Amino acid sequence: MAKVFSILLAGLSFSASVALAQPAEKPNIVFMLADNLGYGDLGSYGGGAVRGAPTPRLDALAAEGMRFTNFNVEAECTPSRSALMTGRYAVRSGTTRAMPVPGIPQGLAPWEYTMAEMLKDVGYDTAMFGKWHIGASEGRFPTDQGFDTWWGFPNSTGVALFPEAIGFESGLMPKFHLYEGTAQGGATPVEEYTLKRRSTIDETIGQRAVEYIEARANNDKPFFLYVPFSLVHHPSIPHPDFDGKTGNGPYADATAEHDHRVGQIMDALAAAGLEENTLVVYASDNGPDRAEFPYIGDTGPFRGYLGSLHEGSVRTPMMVRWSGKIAPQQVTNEIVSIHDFMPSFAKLVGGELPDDRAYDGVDQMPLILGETDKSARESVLFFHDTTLLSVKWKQFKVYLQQEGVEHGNANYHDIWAPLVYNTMVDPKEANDITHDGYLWLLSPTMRKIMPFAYSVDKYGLVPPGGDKREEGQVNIPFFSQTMLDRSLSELKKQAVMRKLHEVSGGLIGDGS
Ligand SMILES: [Ca+2]
Repeated sequence: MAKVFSILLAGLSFSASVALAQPAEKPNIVFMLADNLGYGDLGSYGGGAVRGAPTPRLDALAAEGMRFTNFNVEAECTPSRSALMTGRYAVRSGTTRAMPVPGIPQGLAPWEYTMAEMLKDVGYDTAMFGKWHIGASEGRFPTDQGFDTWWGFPNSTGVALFPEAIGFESGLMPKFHLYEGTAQGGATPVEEYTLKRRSTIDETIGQRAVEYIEARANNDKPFFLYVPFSLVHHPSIPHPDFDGKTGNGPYADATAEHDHRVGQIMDALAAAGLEENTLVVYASDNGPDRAEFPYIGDTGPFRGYLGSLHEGSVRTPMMVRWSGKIAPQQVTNEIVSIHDFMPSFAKLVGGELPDDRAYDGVDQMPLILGETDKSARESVLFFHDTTLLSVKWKQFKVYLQQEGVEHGNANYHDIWAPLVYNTMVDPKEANDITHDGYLWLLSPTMRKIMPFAYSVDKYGLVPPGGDKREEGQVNIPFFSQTMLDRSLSELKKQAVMRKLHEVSGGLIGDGS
């Protein structure tokens, strides 16, 4: 039977083109992304001076717009940045892991349609200064994926440590570089990324971003400026100007520098007279890593570090400012996800998303602009590599496997019953309440899982290092394969009947 449904589905065209309800606006968009900055690191999130590193510029930015307290990301640099650029779960794009697999190209396939490409297609100038980490080879650099201009590094910051490691053999690992390039000319290595250079990377990122903004002061064309900083990722070595400045260790110094760099960019926007017409987003890509314990980020009230799927890893600070459009001093605890920016921006600027692939993000502009106080989503799926391991639905998190260790992502194992946490009552996710009457949560959990499984079946996945989609599979633990197959088959039948109902003008099927 499964084959029959596939053939029927292939013959029916499902259209998902974006219908525009209102004329598009084209503000400049400045997107600043911190690396591994924790939920509890900023003053506006309970950190700042409490953590020995005041963050006045970021606190001011938060106060000038809307601050999000339930912003969800993916669990590592690469998947999270992939999700930001594509609006899709990284598992669809083969970008689930931050660590490169020798022998295959890392990062986004050229086939993926990025936020930069979408904005470029509606007339934006696009620029990026900083860390990419979703492609380090020809055809996969930012300048291949929609950015007119780029200065920065394609891998992670940890590479600066490699040549300093005991026993390092340079013949076995190529040197890592800083790159510069344009869409026309391509990207080329311009300088080695050494441990010494590491401390001044964000100074250069800030300078480049400021120069870019200054050059656009009297330009009519809208621009998209993506600024993924290198801080506060390990080694979190601050600039010499900030070394020792807080008296609270290198992480606090790095946080102080980071706040200063954000301030430089905000000052440049003000000086260029671009405050009113620029939508500014600030977010962190994932929670803190523990590499330099105890000089590491703080997860606020939450449990779990980078790589885990607990809230400390996948919930980070996020704020949006758009002077004159977003009222100041707004705070929302509605669920928003890093996948939402792509469709939200597309809706805002009149961009179109291809209808030949699955999108996981939803349009959140009504929430951001205060037209509603409700999010367009009530759930987020969380993955460990290609395993769908946890589902957030409203205030609950349901885990389909047990996470064995606090800070890593090893040692997942099967469990007899799912684990359920109430993240509001128990933000540390310490008390499993499954057997206190919460097994009913399997129902909303399945209602979120099965459409996703259906979309994987329909659209396929890009394998890691691949160029395009192929048939692929996402592991869904806890449920039996027979049960998943039967549910999927039922969903396909329903989709066919809905489509037949539509195309037959209601003569066949009931459309339900
Ligand atoms: Ca990161």
